[in-house]
Amino acid sequence: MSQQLQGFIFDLDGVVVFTDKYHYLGWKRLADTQGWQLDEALGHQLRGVSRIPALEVILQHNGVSLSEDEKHRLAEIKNEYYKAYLHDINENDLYPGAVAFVELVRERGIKTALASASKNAETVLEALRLTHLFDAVVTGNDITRSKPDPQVFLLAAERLEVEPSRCVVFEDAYSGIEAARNAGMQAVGVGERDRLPNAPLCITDYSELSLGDLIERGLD
Ligand code: B16
Ligand code: MG
Repeated sequence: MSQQLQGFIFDLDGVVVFTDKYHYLGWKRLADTQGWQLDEALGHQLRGVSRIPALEVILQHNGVSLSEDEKHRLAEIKNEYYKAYLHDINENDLYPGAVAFVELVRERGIKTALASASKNAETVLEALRLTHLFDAVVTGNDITRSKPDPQVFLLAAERLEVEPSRCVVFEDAYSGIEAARNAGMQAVGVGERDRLPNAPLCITDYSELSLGDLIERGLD
């Protein structure tokens, strides 16, 4: 295969579905019940970060220290808040153009993977009937290390049977862009440039990308 890129790896929350908003609201509700400060700027720092490490970011920001048991208890409460938002999830929560873009990628013969730090990722994929779009799915249930560790993306590439250097990752999180780079992969930031200063390229709309050029030349 002469193409430079052979695997497209998509993060879920904030890249395919606007569940990033529900993660934030879940943490915000927990913080409010505990009297902790949490604003949108801190919320952006939680993007892509696994459940307990995300809670630890909030605790550190508020100068609070808790036992491991208490952390797990509170993280579970946030997860219940998050899952309640998922009950009403529907097509309006899809990132505009994302599904059509993944379909276009697949029509070009490129393999696709979903790689999310979320343990709820499969629930979201099934609720919105998205599972068939991906040749491989890696979720928070498959990994032990949070982004910026590259584990989630390296496992996705392994399951796609594509070399990491031939993969591009789509990510809305600073930590996720770092994880992609740590995996030796190319990375496209999805979202506003000011919160993704580490992304070589940033888009807010998938139609901004020239797919043929990206596949053939990558981002270099
Ligand atoms: P859960 P992604 C990440 O998903 C979210 O961005 C992050 O906010 C969340 O804390 C993390 O999943 C863990 O999610 O508590 O559902 O296991 O962006 O990697 O698709
Ligand atoms: Mg994300």
